[in-house]
Amino acid sequence: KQRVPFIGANWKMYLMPDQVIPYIETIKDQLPSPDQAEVMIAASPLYLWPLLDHAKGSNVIIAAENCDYHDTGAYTGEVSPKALSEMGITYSIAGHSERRHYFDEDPEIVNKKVHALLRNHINPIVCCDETLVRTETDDDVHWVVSQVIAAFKNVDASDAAKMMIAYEPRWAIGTGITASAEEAEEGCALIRQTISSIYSPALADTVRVLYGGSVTPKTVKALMAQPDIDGVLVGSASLDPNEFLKLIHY
Ligand code: G2H
Repeated sequence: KQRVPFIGANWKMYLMPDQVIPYIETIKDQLPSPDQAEVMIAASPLYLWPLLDHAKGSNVIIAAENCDYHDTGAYTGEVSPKALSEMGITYSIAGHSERRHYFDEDPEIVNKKVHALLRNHINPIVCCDETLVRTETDDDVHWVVSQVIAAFKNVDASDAAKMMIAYEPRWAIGTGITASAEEAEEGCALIRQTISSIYSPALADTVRVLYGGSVTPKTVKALMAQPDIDGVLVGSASLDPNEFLKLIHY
């Protein structure tokens, strides 16, 4: 694979303030060089400023978990993508399954967030999910593809090249059930084929596709060995810095 491996932590809403600096201090000097693997931590906006400060000079990318689709304005309680960008944030997750499920983010909203991020020079990592019901009925194929198509709506090829897509089957998220490497590969390959048909095989060859859903230090190696899996997005197993280091050095 020509694509640089990507290991992302998604802290969600778990870590408390006293855990954040010790975490970053534990990992920051034990990271691979960016040409070997890119390492990212997506954290709550509460922690981005101190994280950016403590991560200075190290190879960890500090990212947002979500943001609003307006640049700035009267949107009380929302996170401005323009402010994120001006702080130095270069990556953000968009459309995580938990956002779609608990906060009613439909594919149109996710697409608006993609455009807001790109407009503000932040690379979107768009998550596409599926449910157990759909995997049992074959509809999963349609569902995953439709989310990918919606995410790329009106995105030109030069911007599409800056994006990553994460395949996160809903039944595998936070449940301790990792998809098998074959199941994960099937989803990621489907996403790459979809990107190829929207844009071109050459572009699809450069876009990184990630797998997320109960990844652990034990399951990461087999996942990363799959031809269409370029990286992982890790929730629960990323909360302990030593576990995350094991994942990074799989
Ligand atoms: C999926 C994943 C991280 P977990 O949401 O995005 O979380 O590893 O806890 O399943």
